[in-house]
Amino acid sequence: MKITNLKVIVTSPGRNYVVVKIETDSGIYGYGDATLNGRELAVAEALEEYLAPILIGRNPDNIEDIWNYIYKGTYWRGGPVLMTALAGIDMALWDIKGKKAGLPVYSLLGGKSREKALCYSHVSGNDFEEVKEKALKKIEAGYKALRIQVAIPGLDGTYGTVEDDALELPFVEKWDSKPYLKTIPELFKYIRAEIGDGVHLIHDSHERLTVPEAIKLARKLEKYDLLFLEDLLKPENREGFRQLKSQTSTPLAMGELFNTRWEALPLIKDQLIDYIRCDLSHIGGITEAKKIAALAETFHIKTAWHGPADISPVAHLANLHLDFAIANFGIQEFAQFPKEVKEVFKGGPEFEDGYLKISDKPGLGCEIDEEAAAEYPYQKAYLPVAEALDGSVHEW
Ligand code: CS2
Ligand code: MG
Repeated sequence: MKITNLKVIVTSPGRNYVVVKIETDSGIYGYGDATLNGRELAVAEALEEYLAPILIGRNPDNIEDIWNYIYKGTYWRGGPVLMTALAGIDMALWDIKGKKAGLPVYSLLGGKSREKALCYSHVSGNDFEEVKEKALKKIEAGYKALRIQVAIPGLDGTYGTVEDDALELPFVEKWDSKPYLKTIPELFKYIRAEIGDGVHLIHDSHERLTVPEAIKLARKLEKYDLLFLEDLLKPENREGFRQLKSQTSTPLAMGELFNTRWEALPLIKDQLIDYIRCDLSHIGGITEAKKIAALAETFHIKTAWHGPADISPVAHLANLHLDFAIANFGIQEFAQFPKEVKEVFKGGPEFEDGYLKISDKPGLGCEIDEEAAAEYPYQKAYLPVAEALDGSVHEW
């Protein structure tokens, strides 16, 4: 079998997605997700201009070799754009391999270790009452785990509480850690009192705190028994986790901003986190993520792959195939997609009573209606930018 074409599909059913379609001389084709929120066309260009030409004629079966050829062959290896482009290719090659074998990808990864995968959904609100109402609705819908965020008084557009893109220019969110550090422990005290202890709770600090701030927050939240506190520190401050981990019993998660296993390695090998949260669309796909999962298993760390609405159902399926196959699965972040996304992406994780189920369709299990995709042309959209009270830029 030989690769005959690589096609990039950029579509915007509610938000932008980038899909890689790899075609072969056997007629079998595969899809992968290469969506990088806010930089979609940079990835599309890397794929079309540089990576597609060097793939033509290669045997799609040789995923590991192609992965290394692209990763090492580019010399300027790593980074979000090239690793997202590589992820799209990698997922498409696993899709082809499964279709050729007549097996779902999880079967190629070692078969099922579970019959369903625990998942969590986002809940956010402008005040505690609204958060409670939304949380109760999600619990009624069957969710056993929720990520809880709330607007911080005095700060415009707190992360996780406003539509975060689809804007011509970056939305500017105000940030100051003082009111945040006051509000979040109060939020979890209220939410635990209102909904009880039966639901796993998660919170995402979105890479903004200093080590002393992170220690304070993690310690104050210990009594509310979170499943994990996510992204307390900046990805550049992996050393900070060495101090943080020893100061709190609140489980820690990190990973969505990493682009290779080497960035995750210090946190895994020294057990500085409890959940690794890489994003399969930004870490180079299934091939890299399965290596990270094996590394994490060796150091008793569980997975919690990144699964926001800004990666497509193809990526969510790639997450799930790995979730079903590995022994150290923890939990899967999940986004219910609106109907326009489902017009384009046929197939995705099936939500059932707080868990995700997977079909036995060969490959990843997602078909793209390319005509429908063309009905939703690309619309430039920026991620927000955060600004400190003094007007200086802050990590968003
Ligand atoms: C968030 C993401 O879901 C999460 O854990 O960190 O929604 C993140 O804000 C977006 O993926 C950025 O595009
Ligand atoms: Mg996050």
